[in-house]
Amino acid sequence: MSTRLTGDETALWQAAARVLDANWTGAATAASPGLYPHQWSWDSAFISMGLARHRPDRAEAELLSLFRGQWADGMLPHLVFNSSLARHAFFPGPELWRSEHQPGAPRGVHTSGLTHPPLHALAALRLHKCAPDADGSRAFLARLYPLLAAQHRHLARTRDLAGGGLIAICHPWESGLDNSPAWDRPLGRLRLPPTAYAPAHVPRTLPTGEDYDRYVRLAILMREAGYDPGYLRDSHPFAVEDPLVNATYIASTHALAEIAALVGGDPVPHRERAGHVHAALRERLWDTEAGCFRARDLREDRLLPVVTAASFGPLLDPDLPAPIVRDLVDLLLSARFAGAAGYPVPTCDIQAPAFDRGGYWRGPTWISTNWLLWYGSLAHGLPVVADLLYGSTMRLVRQSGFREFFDPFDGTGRGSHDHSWSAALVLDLLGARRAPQAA
Ligand code: 2M8
Repeated sequence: MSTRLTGDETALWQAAARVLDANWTGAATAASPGLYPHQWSWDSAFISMGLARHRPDRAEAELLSLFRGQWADGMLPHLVFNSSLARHAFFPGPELWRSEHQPGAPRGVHTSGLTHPPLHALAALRLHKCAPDADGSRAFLARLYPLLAAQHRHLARTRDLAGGGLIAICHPWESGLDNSPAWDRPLGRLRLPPTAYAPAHVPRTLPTGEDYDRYVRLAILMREAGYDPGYLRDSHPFAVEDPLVNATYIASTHALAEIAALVGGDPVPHRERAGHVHAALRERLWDTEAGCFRARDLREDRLLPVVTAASFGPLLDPDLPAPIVRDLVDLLLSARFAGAAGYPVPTCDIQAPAFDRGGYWRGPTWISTNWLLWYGSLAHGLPVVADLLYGSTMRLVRQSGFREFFDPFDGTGRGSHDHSWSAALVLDLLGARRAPQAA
């Protein structure tokens, strides 16, 4: 395989690098100019992997900047606000979360009270594997390892709400797939107070109407309970075990074990944890009859009906047995997903009534989920699937630019322009293709 980029790939590389340079704030990368001007957690994990191919110094700074927002109990917030921006730069702003009133929240920086998929240890290890200066990178890992370990301890201690070994999300935003149809049933059960708190105007690419009222309501319930783990376990109305979130948890726990070994720590507890979560994932979220993983609603203790791209997330689990991998690939390539989409992978089963080709996380293709499934496919020795995802992603950005998300049938770009993770992951994909040993 050629280790040099073609002329067209070089132009794409330079365009992606320009987006990351333009979105760099001096300390971190805005998720996108305008619509998402602050630092989002799993975005920064994705962005750092792209920066590792372009500006390794900024890749490390991206993650270290994000962890400035970490709470004393290890919770890594899904959103760290840029205090130099006006408070109305993004709704909901710091006034909804009120982190400054939480004893365990950091001083001098405002954050949300939610967390995000724990992709950060996986990203940090990928930075190291791409680093031009291995010794310098190891020093970065030694600095980040205790913060990553604290993040994982927090999840194990406070988010295994059912005690079955998986971690649960307490808000749809914690999945990263905000308005996914997977959450419709538990979200629909939430009764709203008569005076729901939400702005009259929500940017048109975001979920609108009662959905937003429910998102805000869940956030207020968590805030009013002081984000207390006991409240989340016993009383909070939204508690879901998601296959993609738990798959990133497994992949990052394996990465944490490798990082521990590199910095003189003990990898064994992390490896044991990864095995425990792997077993729980298969026990609690695998639907044998449907041949796929589904999210589990803990308040009704049953699997949720809609199959989304999150169902393929467990491809990130390196220990997934071959028969399950085969079932997942069959479904992924079927007419319900990639088989009927000119630009896969759609984020919802195309044949589900809830599918919406333009509806944010209810059907459109996203570079982030494409990258996760590309990474998992390579881990399982599935080059055909990996090439399908690579090719779809490159066609999307060539046709429509680095947009936030895309129509899965005709590739039309939607949402924000110059979306940082879309540019970052193209750099990682091109870099991996150019230097397979660092893939
Ligand atoms: C979106 O996040 C929402 C805004 O609706 C939020 O969490 O505030 C999601 O697409 C999420 O996955 C992403 O991290 C964020 C920034 O790109 O935007």
